[in-house]
Amino acid sequence: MINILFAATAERWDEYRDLLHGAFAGVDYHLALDIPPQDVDYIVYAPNSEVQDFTPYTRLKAVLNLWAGVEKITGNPTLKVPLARMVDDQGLTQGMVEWVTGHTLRHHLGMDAHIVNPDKAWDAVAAPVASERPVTILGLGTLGQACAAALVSLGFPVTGWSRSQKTVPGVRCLSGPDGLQEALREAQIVILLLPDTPATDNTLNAETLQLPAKGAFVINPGRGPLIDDDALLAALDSGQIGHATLDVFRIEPLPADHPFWDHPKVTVTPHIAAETKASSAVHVIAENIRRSEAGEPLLHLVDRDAGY
Ligand code: NDP
Ligand code: OXD
Repeated sequence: MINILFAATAERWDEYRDLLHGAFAGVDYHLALDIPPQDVDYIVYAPNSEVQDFTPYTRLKAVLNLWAGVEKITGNPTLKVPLARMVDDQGLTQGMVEWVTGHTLRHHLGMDAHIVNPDKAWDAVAAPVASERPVTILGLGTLGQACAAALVSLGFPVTGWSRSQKTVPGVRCLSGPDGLQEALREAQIVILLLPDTPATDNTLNAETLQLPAKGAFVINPGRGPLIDDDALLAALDSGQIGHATLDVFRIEPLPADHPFWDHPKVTVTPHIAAETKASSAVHVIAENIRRSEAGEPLLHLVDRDAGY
């Protein structure tokens, strides 16, 4: 019997329970919201769960995260077993591609000028075509590569930046610290899809925000700490950055008195860029439990030293 603890909010339990039972069909298992810690084999986990001390889970074999981001758990010293993050093509990846493409096209086409036009201004200035709008994506992992593919298919010249050197069809791939400078230089749209780790903190700061083309757009569905908030506000006020569309923040929900809320050049979305879809995520969880039981390596294993 495999004991699987569901350690996420009660709301998520309602959403996942039946789907998980379906995905585990044919397996001898017990799935519950409450199992004595010493009996638990696997934890299906959301980092906002009450479970933060893994010490009592003495026979735990793996933690299977329901989120792509693992910054709230990866440094937990009580966690001694493998940790898998979520890669969910139908929910997270598809949702992120749609959100990123939508916000990229909004800025590329200058849609705001026509959606809100109280002066009835007839500014007949057409947007350039996509091939004239260089886009840079910081982070070329699951989500960054999927977004890059969508933007390349629309005709944008896409540069991507990652820790290790990548080869992605149609994308100019750069890596490492020098690669960051080169990736940002003259970009007109900068999209952040990096994880939150000590190495990615303040990737966009007072210095690097000077590298994109004047008036460039910043789109951040990655994590709040990737950007130095004060440096971004200064760059917006000087006109160096034309607009920032931000889905993630250092503190969430974004406090009501944070200057981003009222800034005319900032769009705030409430961490909704992409959401794990239960119906597809349960199969990723079930496959990882199958792999673990068969002694095979887990899918989407987190590198605890790298922090993602
Ligand atoms: P991946 O782990 O697949 O990709 C991360 C990418 O970032 C990789 O290309 C990696 O490089 C690169 N990277 C990591 N550290 C560095 C560094 N120090 N310098 C340069 N590049 C670096 O993650 P995903 O694509 O699945 O997700 C990315 C992030 O998106 C998540 O961590 C999460 O924070 C965020 N997210 C936000 C959501 C939302 O709704 N707003 C929803 C889901 C995810 P390399 O390829 O060399 O490893
Ligand atoms: C995630 C997220 O990490 O929703 O999955 O941000």
